[in-house]
Amino acid sequence: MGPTGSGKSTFINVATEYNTEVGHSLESCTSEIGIIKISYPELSDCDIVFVDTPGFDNTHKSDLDILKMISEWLSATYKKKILLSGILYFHRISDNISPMAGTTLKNLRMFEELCGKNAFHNVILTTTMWDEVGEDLGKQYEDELIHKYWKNMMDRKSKTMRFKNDRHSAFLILAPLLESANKRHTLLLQQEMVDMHYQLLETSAGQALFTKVEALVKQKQDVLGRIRDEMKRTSDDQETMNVLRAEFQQLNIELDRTV
Ligand SMILES: Nc1nc2c(ncn2[C@@H]2O[C@H](COP(=O)(O)OP(=O)(O)OP(=O)(O)O)[C@@H](O)[C@H]2O)c(=O)[nH]1
Ligand SMILES: [Mg+2]
Repeated sequence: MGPTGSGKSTFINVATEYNTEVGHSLESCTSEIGIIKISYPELSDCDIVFVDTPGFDNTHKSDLDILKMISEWLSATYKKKILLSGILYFHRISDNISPMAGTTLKNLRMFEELCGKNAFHNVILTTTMWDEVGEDLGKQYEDELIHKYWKNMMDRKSKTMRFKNDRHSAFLILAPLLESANKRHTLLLQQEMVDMHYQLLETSAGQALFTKVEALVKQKQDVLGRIRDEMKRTSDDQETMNVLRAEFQQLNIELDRTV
């Protein structure tokens, strides 16, 4: 899992030598859940099943649609007693993370809620795009992720690994998961939806999305209030008005993308 364009499908392609679709533009690429099953007799007696998910902040689907798709898949497999051996959460190390962009942070928090803290030890926070940053800058970003944004998960035994875009590196990342493949784990979202019969919006991940919508609606009301104040003024400040209108439009776009 992870934001759009963070390299999820690329990782699967490199690890499996399979050719699933990878993005080439700023547009999101994967729009459905993809399953690729592979056997690696040299690494494991079992088949390894990779599950590719569409990223949040998708240019074609809202976050709610993506969350619905992932939750339906997780619930359906959980009902069939299929559990995950591990979850890779992808993050572009080349992204400027100080402070982390609001959308990236929001998606990270939603991911945390979706897993639940009892599954954090099964999460590998995987950084990509190391060829796009120098080692020093990359290390600086990585430290900030570890000690700040990912601290919650790292404190509960999530691991972080660097994906260097080759098969060897993919296997190093997968190795601990293959070792513990017999100890599979339940995600909080699966327990909430299947065992406790919660509706999606009642789950912790759904609530995290709902909180974001509330915040956006409030921001929109604030901007609208400021536009009204500006219109009441006698002086004609076209520049401020344009800024407020642009802000309002941007909030509308973000709301559309979310629900
Ligand atoms: N330079 C560089 N480019 C990479 C790396 N990993 C992935 N990419 C490129 O980043 C773009 C997005 O990668 P994808 O694998 O499609 O990303 P994704 O997370 O599957 O994105 P969605 O399917 O939209 O959620 C593609 O053009 C990849 O070739 C990397 O380590 N370095
Ligand atoms: Mg993809």
